[in-house]
Amino acid sequence: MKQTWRWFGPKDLVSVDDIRQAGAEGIVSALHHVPVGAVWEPAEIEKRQREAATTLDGGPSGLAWDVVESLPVSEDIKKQKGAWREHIDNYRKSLQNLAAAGIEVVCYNFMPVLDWTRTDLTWRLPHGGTCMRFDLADFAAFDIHILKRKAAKRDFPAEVAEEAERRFSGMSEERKQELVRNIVFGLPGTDEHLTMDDLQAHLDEYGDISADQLRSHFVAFLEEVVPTAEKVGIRLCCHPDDPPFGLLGLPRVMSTEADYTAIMKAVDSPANGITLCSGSLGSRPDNDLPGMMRRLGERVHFLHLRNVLRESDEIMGSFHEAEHLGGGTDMVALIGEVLKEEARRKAAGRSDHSIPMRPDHGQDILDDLKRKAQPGYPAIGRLRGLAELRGIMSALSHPQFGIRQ
Ligand code: DNO
Repeated sequence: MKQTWRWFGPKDLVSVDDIRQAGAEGIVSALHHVPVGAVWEPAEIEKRQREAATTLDGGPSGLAWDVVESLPVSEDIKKQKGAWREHIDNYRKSLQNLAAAGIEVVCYNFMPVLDWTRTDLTWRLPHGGTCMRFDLADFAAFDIHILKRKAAKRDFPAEVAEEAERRFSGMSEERKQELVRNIVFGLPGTDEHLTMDDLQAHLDEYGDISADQLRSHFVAFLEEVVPTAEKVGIRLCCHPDDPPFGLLGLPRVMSTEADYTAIMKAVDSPANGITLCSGSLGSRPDNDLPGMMRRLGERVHFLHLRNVLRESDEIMGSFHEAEHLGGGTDMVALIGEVLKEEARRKAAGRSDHSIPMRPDHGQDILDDLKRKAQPGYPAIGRLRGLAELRGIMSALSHPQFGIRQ
């Protein structure tokens, strides 16, 4: 595995210098300032490459921008409305420009409107640190009582709707506003933040788009961009829905192994691959992460390794972000499957036998609590995660005791 680290660019409070000290070997970044749908121009790509390659005092960092996360897919493409054809052309141009700059792995997602969704960004843990959390009753309170979506109440089990009502009636104005901010937070790193009116307008637009229709729009998008990716040598990798169940009445199409299998089959090319995010997929009890790695591994081009603790056994339930080796996913088994896949690729002579991974999210601990970096992306919490994951990788690939590489 190549140990990479997400960096939001020069404005990130965790610097390239910090990333070097964490021992990461590569950088994951995006041009967050480019409007969704526009072309990523060569000059902008080169600028970010230079920034990633340079320490704060102007020296060489020894790191390169290895993975794009994300080259976002516009809402127009997802809905097949407005400027969607132009956006697809632009997407292809961006892929060509990235490939010309030497970047081979491009992550994206196909979630309508909201990327990840959490109700708490700084939930206090017993040890005094904080983590991100999704609380179903708080989310229902937002949906039913703040957003007042018409169909909201019947989208939740009766007892959750009742609990939401109880909580809402005792909720302070401050907490209501915080809930709105957290849920409508938007993409990490983005300069575009939604208002409640924007959110409502988006939801209205999706009113008549079913999951099947969204899936067919997804396949149409892939049919257009995968041949370009293949030609220029880019490996596309779709990130799963986070959380992997329906929210706000929006369709979701990348939540389970069956979802992935359908999409991979529909456009059957190695360039049409997966970002296996153990945290997002692991928020559902029926996703078997080591099994998914074993069965879909050939097309896994990028790994997000993190863990969540599910607080219920329901498909749609509360969860919080656990330590990397805590939570419901057997991280040792998952990493074991990744190492076996890498060994298979090596034996087959594949040049992509080292799969880029990043320690995804982290709890805010120690000085993270003062630095307040991007939610989910603290320096020390992720460094701890990376250190633990690296320990497993070293142990499992030990020449005397481990999986042969
Ligand atoms: C959250 C991230 C996601 C991810 C996108 C990929 O922390 O894992 O926002 O970057 O969904 O397109």
